[in-house]
Amino acid sequence: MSVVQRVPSAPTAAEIGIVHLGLGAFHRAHQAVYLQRNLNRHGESQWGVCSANLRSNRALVEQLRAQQCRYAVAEYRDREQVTLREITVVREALYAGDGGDELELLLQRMADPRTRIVTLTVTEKGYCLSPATGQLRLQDPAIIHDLAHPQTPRTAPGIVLEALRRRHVAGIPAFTVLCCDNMPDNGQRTRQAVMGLTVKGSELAQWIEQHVAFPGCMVDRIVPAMDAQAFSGLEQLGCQDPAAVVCESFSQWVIEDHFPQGRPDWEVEGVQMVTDVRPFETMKLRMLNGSHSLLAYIGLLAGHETVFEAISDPHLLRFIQRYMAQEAAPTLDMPPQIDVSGYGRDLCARFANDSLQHRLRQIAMDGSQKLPQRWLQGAQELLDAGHGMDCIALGIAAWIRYCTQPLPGRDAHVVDDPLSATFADLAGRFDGAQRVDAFLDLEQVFPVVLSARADFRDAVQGAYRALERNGMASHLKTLAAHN
Ligand code: CS2
Repeated sequence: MSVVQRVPSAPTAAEIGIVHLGLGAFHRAHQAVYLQRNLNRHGESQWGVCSANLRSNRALVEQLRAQQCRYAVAEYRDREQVTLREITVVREALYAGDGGDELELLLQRMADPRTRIVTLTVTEKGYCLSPATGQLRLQDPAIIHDLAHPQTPRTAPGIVLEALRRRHVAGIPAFTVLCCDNMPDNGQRTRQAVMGLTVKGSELAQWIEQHVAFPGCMVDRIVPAMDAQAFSGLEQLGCQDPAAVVCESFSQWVIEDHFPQGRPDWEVEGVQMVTDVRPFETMKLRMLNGSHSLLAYIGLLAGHETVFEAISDPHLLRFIQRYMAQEAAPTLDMPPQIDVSGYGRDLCARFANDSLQHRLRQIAMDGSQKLPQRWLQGAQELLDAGHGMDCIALGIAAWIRYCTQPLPGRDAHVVDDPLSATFADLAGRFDGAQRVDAFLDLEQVFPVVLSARADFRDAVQGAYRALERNGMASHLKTLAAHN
């Protein structure tokens, strides 16, 4: 029997003050929950949200509109303890995917003087930056389009730029841009994407340089994609809401406090407002997301489906503990009050939450965009300091296998990644050590300073050979026996 705590929304009024790009499950279960708690506390707010999808999931936008943008968030502490929250802080949902009217409505909303913050969760690839270098990908068709037609943009940075241009022309102060995606220095990266679309030295470019704040932030909450099992769990709690989301009860948000046009009093909801978010961001990217990606590729090759299943495999648990202690933690430079080993233990407990069906395939998606910040920057630092990087090497070997070969015992294997056509091409032309070399030569993913190192290549080649020889499950067992 589950213990359900219900948190209805108080009768409230919220004026739209935030426009959000990327109306996915994460936004609905993270940012919206903080804003809802704040709204419930004060009973009114200037920080209601207009939330938009740019490319995918028009159906969700329509569903939300049909229910006045109200939806439920189920926070699972474990199978027994669930908090069901009602969210009303989202006031408007838009789908700007096909250009036309709704894109215009979105731009008008962003240019409205009452909008003072624009937040984004458009995933790593949504910024159109090279994952390895952080430079805008000028050969990306969507960027080519936005450069040629800046007033009807398709990309997130293009939409931000056009809205800023309208404000500049109308003499309206700039909004603050808050990136909530898992990228290193995410505020600066977003600035780089937007600035990359401007004409250098133009009045607009200078105005943005001088007036637009791009604070960085670290966001954290595990929010699996909704599936039939999640919906049926909700039905058992008496919740029949097609727009609902499920997540863990843990949630963290660390934000660089730079909001020239004002902000919600987030700190009363437990948000950490700091001057430098980078140490927190790096810790989360390497410890949590780095472990997640290891669990995804290694776990899938070992026959697991979900994070819970993978972390319940004692050999894989040992491996993840070793990665955190020996390859992630030593690269971090944290304020003294942060206990990194305690953080790692808590992560393993969060991964072991069996009330969530967090599919490894969801995490395995878009590896080319995720690997640099999760593993590769750390690998470079480890090698520079004369340390080994065996766990990361096995992760890379597993990723190459995952991108090029069907999973054991399963027929359908779709590699969901912007570089999937390149992977298929490399898989068709190369095998074994040559295939590994061809992958490590992908400059979009592997910075040349790293891929040019013999010690790096040797480590990955060695891991790949071991994997081909033994298979993942038995290789993990051997590793566990030696540690
Ligand atoms: C995950 C993240 O899908 C992924 O790549 O690693 O979405 C992860 O669940 C969140 O960052 C947790 O805050």
